[in-house]
Amino acid sequence: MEHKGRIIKGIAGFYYVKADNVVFECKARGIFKKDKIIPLVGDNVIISINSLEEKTAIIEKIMPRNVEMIRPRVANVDQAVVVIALKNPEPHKIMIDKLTVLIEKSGLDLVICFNKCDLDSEGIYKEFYDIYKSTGYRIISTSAYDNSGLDELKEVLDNKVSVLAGPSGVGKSSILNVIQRDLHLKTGLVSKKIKRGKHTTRHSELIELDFGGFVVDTPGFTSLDITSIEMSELKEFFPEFKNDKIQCKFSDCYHEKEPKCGVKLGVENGLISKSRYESYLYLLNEIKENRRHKKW
Ligand SMILES: Nc1nc2c(ncn2[C@@H]2O[C@H](COP(=O)(O)OP(=O)(O)OP(=O)(O)O)[C@@H](O)[C@H]2O)c(=O)[nH]1
Ligand SMILES: [Mg+2]
Ligand SMILES: [Zn+2]
Repeated sequence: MEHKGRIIKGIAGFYYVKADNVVFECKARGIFKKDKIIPLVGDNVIISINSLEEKTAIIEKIMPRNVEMIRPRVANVDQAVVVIALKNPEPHKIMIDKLTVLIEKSGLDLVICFNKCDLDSEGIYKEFYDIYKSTGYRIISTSAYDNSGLDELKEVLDNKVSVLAGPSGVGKSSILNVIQRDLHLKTGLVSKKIKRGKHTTRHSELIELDFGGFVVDTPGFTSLDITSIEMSELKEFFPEFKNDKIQCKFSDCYHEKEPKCGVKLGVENGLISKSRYESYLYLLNEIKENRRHKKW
């Protein structure tokens, strides 16, 4: 018997597929491997059940994806919520901008959630809010400790399929444990020594929310690779460069050294934040350097 289901988790070659409210432990047909298709969390699939008693099945077919995200690897989500801690671990602007660029490339809507606002006694949120407001992304500030901002986050997640993405230790799993009862995701301390998270979440997991919607908790990352992006397309992934008031007249402009560039003028006029523009130049250079190495 064939059943429709959805992959909610993948661990070491096994996929956990929820179908008719039962979670089946599945193997994928060998043909996927041969065709280099990797089943992803979020995939809608057809399974054939091996044993109802043991809840085992085989993934027979993967339905076409409307979205596929590379980092973290998930399929069929509506939006990404970038989770960044205001402190412990320290927020890192280039890391944030790399992540927003990769999400823009996947074509997803994006929300930025600055967590651990209970630790922010130095106005870090204000500093970051000012940097990111011209992007047009919805920006929220939350705390899994004193629950502030979590109602707004619920509103963001309501009735959508979202993925939480961000560095390790920022509180992705902690937030979900607070907003969804009876969820007991593992959370881990941030290392005092290296001031980074300890990669507590090991596998992405699709979670159903009582109040409506689904969310994927994902493992945090330490580095991101943006070299799959072309130099000429990078600017497309900075929405504020395409703002009506900006519009660089030259369509092939890199917004780098060109005179009379509208984007550079926008930075001077304060319509584009300096930090974002500096990230753009940094990433442009990173892509350029990578191309040069490849050539040799
Ligand atoms: N002060 C404060 N600490 C928090 C908050 N949210 C999470 N933490 C703590 O931060 C640490 C890391 O939290 P996790 O939820 O494991 O972080 P994560 O983003 O899921 O990390 P990975 O699974 O490694 O990617 C834990 O010690 C949490 O208790 C918050 O809002 N405020
Ligand atoms: Mg986690
Ligand atoms: Zn320009």
